[in-house]
Amino acid sequence: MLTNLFSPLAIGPHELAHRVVMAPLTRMRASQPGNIPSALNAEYYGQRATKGGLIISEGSPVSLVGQGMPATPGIHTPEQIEGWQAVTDAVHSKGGKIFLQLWHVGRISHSSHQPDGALPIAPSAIAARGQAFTASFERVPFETPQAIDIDLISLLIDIYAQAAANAKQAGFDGVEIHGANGYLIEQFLQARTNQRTDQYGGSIENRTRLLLEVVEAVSKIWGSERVGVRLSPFGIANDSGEDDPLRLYGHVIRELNRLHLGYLHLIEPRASGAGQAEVDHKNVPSAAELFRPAWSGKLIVAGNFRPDTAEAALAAGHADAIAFGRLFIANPDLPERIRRGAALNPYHRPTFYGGGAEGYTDYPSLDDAMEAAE
Ligand code: 8OZ
Repeated sequence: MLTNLFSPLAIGPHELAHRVVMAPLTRMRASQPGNIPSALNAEYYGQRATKGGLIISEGSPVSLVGQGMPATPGIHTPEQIEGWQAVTDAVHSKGGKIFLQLWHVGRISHSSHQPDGALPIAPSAIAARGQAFTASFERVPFETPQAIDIDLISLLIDIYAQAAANAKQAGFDGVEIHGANGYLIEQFLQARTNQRTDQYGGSIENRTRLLLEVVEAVSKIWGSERVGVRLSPFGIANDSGEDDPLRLYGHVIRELNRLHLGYLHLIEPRASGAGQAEVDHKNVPSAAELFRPAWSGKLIVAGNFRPDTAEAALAAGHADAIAFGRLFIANPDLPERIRRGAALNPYHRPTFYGGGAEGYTDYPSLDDAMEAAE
């Protein structure tokens, strides 16, 4: 039996009843105008909530400047806070917990999302290879971002703090800082995207500074035990990739250790494009196995897990909880299905991003399937 997946786990003050976590998942279905969480979004999260289960929200832009994809629900306007309140109410009414993911895309944005059509901001004026997603759902080459002025970095940190405070007002149970997948914080962490010559660039210590300052500012709002950080040490998403990930992330994780976070959330290389990288990460072991010894707190791991491999990772002590993405999209009652060893609905990739209820709130639970069969 899957005894490890269904044993309790404390994350900060939260007593979880099981370790099947819903991963943060961009779905691009916020209501327009204003990128406001809608009643449909609340229904979707409510469907996936379980008593004592943990959900991490989709990335929520901390500001207009931090947004880079259409219809992603932000956490910087009163209307958005109100919209999120309905989401957290839906999750809480089922006895679940939900953290908001604080997201700033940096150079992965496009001027169509920006106030006054300005260029996106980044640590350095280096364009990502690949295609941006414009505000009207078009794909166009990335623009060269503007390097953020050092005088504006304290403002950026204030923006994270304000977004964290907004998440508290919206009734969340904690926040996760998105430090993965080629977005702003990772752009600062990694040498290829951070060519700054001030105290936020150059050495590993300097490149890590923004992340640590954001964690500290957000922890002042929430208490560090209600704050998580997500990293993708071997990822290549959004034209990211570090030549010496062990050295960089070894340092990052040792520094984070001192801040007593609720959890660290790692994405496994196999799920973040490693293997296709120009740098050869084909044979990297699991990130959880590699970094577990360096991390003394709770560890959530994500990346292509199935129920059996998830149970095995927990049994081996490689992680404390497993985050499921695609399986949670297709199975609103994923924890119950796993617990019972029930069949899982297949996911439908064309409806992952954008659209309405189809491929969002219409995947059947076991109960729905039973009713349909009667
Ligand atoms: C897929 C599509 C759009 C955004 C990430 C927030 O990679 C995302 C994302 C994923 O972390």
